[in-house]
Amino acid sequence: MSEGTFGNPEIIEIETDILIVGGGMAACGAAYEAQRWAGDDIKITLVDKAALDRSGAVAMGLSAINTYLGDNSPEDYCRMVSADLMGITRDDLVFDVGRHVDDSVHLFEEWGLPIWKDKETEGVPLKDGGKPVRSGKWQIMINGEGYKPIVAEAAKKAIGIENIMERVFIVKFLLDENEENRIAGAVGFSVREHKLYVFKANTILNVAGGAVNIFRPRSIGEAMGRTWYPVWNAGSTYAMSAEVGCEMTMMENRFVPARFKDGYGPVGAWFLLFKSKATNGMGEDYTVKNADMLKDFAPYDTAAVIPTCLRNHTMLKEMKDGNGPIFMDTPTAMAKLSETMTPKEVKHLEAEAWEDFLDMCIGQAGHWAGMNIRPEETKSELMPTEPYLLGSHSGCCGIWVSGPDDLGAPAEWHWGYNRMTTVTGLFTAGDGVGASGHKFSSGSHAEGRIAGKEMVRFCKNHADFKPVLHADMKEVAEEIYLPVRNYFEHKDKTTAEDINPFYITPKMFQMRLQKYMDEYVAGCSTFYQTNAVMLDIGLHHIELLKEDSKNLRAKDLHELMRAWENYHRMWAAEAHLRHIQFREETRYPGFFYRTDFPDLDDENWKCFVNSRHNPETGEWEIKKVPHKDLVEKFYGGQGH
Ligand code: SFD
Ligand code: AMP
Repeated sequence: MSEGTFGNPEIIEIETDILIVGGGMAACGAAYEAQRWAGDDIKITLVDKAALDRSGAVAMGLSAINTYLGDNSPEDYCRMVSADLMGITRDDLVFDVGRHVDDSVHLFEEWGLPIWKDKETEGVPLKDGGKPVRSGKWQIMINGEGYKPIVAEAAKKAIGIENIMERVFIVKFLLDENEENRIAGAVGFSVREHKLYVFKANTILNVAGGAVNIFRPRSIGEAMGRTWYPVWNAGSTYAMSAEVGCEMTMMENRFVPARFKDGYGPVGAWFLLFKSKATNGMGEDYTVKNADMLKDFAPYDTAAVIPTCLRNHTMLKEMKDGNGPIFMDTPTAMAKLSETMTPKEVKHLEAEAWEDFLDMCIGQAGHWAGMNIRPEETKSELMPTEPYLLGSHSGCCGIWVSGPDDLGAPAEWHWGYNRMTTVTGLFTAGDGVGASGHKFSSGSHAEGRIAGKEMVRFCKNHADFKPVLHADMKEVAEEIYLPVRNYFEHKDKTTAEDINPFYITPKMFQMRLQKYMDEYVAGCSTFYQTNAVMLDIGLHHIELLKEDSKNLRAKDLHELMRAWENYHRMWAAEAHLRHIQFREETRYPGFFYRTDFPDLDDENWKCFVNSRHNPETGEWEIKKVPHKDLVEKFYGGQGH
């Protein structure tokens, strides 16, 4: 390819009222809901780096909806979420998701998603009294291979396919020239055509998912690219928000899921539906064996469900003591369930075991097949994975947002529009919203709907706003295409195209970032441990990497996307590191340890940690923000 066509993209300007960046669960919810309130006067545009039918975390499908309240109360949902995230969550945001989430699930069913029902109410929709098959108190089972296309179809129908732009990667947001701290637009490029898109909008929803592959993954070599959360969610949500000066919250939090080793199959259905136990290599139940360890993390050790990080904590103890590997004892679980079953029912059970993975994590089914594993006969190894940054699953890092105004939250938690960030007109949902995890697919959709409705209200209240971009578009285009220039300028100075003293390939850049994060910022190789000295070195490396980001190269559009994805990863990683550095305690044992502050310290650290990157000065400010429970919590029967 010559630099001529590739390096000089056509610049296309698009004006819209509401711009949705991302096409996942939150984006689809927002598109659907915003259209209901917008009428014909407000233009809604959705931009996804991939294809809506199969983009985001639900791309492969899912086998459970992890948040469906049913007979449970939103108060109890707040208690569960708070306990699982070691006490520091925003009850206003969590309650808000809790009171709306079931409506999204009812819509999914109406749109064609098959939801398992108890025998007595088979065929009856949930909203008409159908009883879901619950795997746990909050989770319900689905036949979910087609989950994402179903949800995407509703979004497409709502705003019209002519308003959906696929395969356009958004690189950055742009502030307004006239109004301080006001969103005005976004810029990105087509990953298929030589086109650079400049969007001007009244309001923008930033829902580009979580951050995957910022840590060196356990999968290496031919398995590289196999992860649990989607590799294509590269931290764009966090990076693009931080770059324009959004206040971020709880960026120190991460999720280290226990997963079926190598295939990354989720464990929820096995623990909750099949009632399987996990053991160490000697067959001992480590959660029972190491129960006393959890007392150090009181009062959260006595929560109704042991927090996810504490379950990992007992598992890691066995691994460190040399008592591995960790096994999921699938044969015993299946034998127990089969005791009261007919042979036909046993066959069905075996099919369900496979379907769980075929519906949401095909690689795990492939791994079983390739390794000759039959779950009714052979145990499977479990492994805590590399860390992920996300705000919708069992983690809570993200952006600090305004909450609902009717739940008695402190005045500082509410500044006008629900789910708006601290940058006027910029909203977020799903993985983007911090301090409120356990939304999962359904809660992310519901939260997208909350944001979408509020964005219409924002648009109507700011109908006179005319966005003027605080940037010279020629310069922005040059900046985005710098990796292309780097390639063409230097490619002939080497005989091996990928090895060149004048540029760095996106792949090498990513591996460098992952190595730093793994070795200094509590990755797998240190058993998730770090301390102030290691963090200082890690930050130094990231600062040098930031300088080197100017030398990224792109030899085609695909690499240009890879270059900017890794730039986003680097920003997300830096925010994560800086927050870990600031929080001087071990809040999430099993997810990571500050070895210089090994204890939980509720007295000094039962607070949010918020940060802001100042776009004018480039400085990071980081601070404590007081925490408040709006719903009384009962850990071990005691109010907290
Ligand atoms: O089994 C850009 N999740 C589960 N949720 C459940 O309800 N049940 C489960 O069973 C769950 N499990 C699970 C889950 C996820 C995965 C990968 C597996 C298993 C294997 C979690 C949910 O899926 C998750 O909470 C939501 O999907 C989060 O929604 P959202 O909207 O915040 O993120 P998204 O859906 O990933 O969408 C992101 C979108 O952004 C696009 N994008 N577009 C333009 N420019 C950029 N720079 C962009 N960067 C990203 C993406 O293409 C995508 O459209 S289990 O483990 O518990
Ligand atoms: P996972 O498959 O690990 O992503 O979990 C799916 C759902 O099951 C989430 O709501 C988890 O919180 C929950 N879950 C997973 N494992 C357990 C467990 N051992 N005990 C209780 N809840 C669990």
